Formats: sequence, C-alpha cells, structure tokens
Amino acid sequence: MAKKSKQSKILPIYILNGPNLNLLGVREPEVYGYTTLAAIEKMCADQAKSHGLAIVFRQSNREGEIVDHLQEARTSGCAVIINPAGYGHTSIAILDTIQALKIPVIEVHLSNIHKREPYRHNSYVSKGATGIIMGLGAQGYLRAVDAVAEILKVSK
Ligand code: CA2
Repeated sequence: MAKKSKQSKILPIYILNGPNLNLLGVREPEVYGYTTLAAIEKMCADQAKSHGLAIVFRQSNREGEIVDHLQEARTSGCAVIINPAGYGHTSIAILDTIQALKIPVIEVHLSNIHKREPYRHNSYVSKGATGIIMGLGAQGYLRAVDAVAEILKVSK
C-alpha cells in the first residue's frame, strides 16, 4: 500500500535527476535523444496521474543537493525514481542515503550503461535500488512510474 501523509493523502513519487540532465534534448541529441527533461517531467506527471499518483520532479548538478532531495523523499515521498547520471558511477554518499530509505527506489538510465565505456559499468546506486531500468531512453522513466504503481499496488 502506498505511503500516506497525516491527512491520509498518498505521498508523491520523487523523480530525481543528476548532473547535466538539464541539457537533454538541447546538447548531444545523437547520444541521449531529442526529448527534453521538461518533456520527460510532463510525461511522468501524466503517467503517474493515470495511476492515481503525483510526482515531485527535480534536477541538480550538485551531489549534496541530491542527498538533500533523497532525505526529503524519506519523509515526504512514497517512492524514488532516480537517474543519478554521472554520480551513479562515483557517489557512495548517494548510495548511503538511498540505503537509509524505507521506500522503493527505481534507478533509471536512458542508455544501457553496460554497452558503453567500462567506467560506466559500475553503478553504486544499483547496490541500493529496488529495481533498475536502462537503455529504453525517456520511456524508461514511464516504465519506472508503472513499476512504482505496481509495487505500491495503487489501483488505476
Ligand atoms: O544513460 C543515462 O541516463 C546516464 O545516466 C546519463 C549520464 C551518464 O553519465 C551515465 O553514464 C548514463 C549523462 C547525463 C548527461 O546528459 C547530457 C545530456 C545532453 C548533453 C550532455 C550531457
């Protein structure tokens, strides 16, 4: 069952995005596609709504700020969807925060990191994630919203 606030409202899914994802669709579209982060936010909001859920959508280029957003999700969210971007490969601080959460965490990558450079093959975030979706581009975020709805058994 989805986590609720004191007013018995279902808490939102926190969708967190790491460094440089604000450049999606604007720079290097040949690598990450033409869909902007604003478009992904709208798609996620619509998908969540179809499941009776709401989202909080954030992007940060700063590791500590992502930690702050994860801590906020700990008390104010029903689940986390996170594309940690480059920090997935480096940040034990983000992993520590994820491991302190008691809500589902879905890690999303637009690309299949295992088909890319060896330094992208390890993700610390994966070690704390409930599930991982990668290689599906922007669609991966929508499948992550579906997964959260299924895990929390929110009815359509
Ligand atoms: O595939 C993914 O979603 C990644 O998390 C994207 C990260 C990369 O470091 C990870 O290995 C895999 C990079 C996000 C940067 O996005 C940009 C978008 C447009 C222009 C430049 C960077």
